[in-house]
Amino acid sequence: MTKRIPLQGLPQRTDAELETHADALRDVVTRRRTVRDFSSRPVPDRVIDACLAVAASAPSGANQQPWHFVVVRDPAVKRRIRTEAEAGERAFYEGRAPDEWLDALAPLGTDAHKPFLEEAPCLVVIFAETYGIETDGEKRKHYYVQESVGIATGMLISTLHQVGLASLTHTPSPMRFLNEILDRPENERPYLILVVGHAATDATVPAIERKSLDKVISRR
Ligand code: IYR
Repeated sequence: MTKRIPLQGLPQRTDAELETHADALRDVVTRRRTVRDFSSRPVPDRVIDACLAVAASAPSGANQQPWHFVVVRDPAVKRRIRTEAEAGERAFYEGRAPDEWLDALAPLGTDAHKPFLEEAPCLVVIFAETYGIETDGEKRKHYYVQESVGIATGMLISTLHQVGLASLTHTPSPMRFLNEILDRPENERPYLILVVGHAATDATVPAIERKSLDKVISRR
């Protein structure tokens, strides 16, 4: 049996305090938008590292923490990623994607052009460890990998926003080229690229709306 220790770090709050905190956080976090127009303003490593510490604290299946984050800042590496991503995206937008999918994307105004992969100061490439490798080289089964990495990614996106940075979830398809460019082992599968930086001063976002809460919440 693993040794157990007292829980720490969760303050005891009255209902009124809970409400105040919940309302304040809602007002900040619901203002997050996916940003595609980035400024070239740099972001300190320290800030990215602090946000990644949050992501790496996410709950995970059997506490296996099946994630790896590559922080990409080197312009030459960003350029290679952009070139590969745009080649795949062109194939997607010019034929591979069914019309139904393109219709669903139309309100977002996306296309195969991905300048943000070079313009933003930082790309966090998130890998999912589909299985682990023991010190003796044996494979170790990982559980709930997609859920775990998704939760870590969500925590990262939310933290970046609360810190004051913009981000974009980008999923080029196919994505395996990232293993080669970033020298990651074959048990790691690219999960997504999180483009991170400051929004450009003239950044715009599509005028799209969120579902009303009564549509996404029910009670019994
Ligand atoms: N990967 C493509 C297409 C794309 C797909 C979905 I689903 C989106 O929400 C947005 C884009 C691209 O990045 O353009």
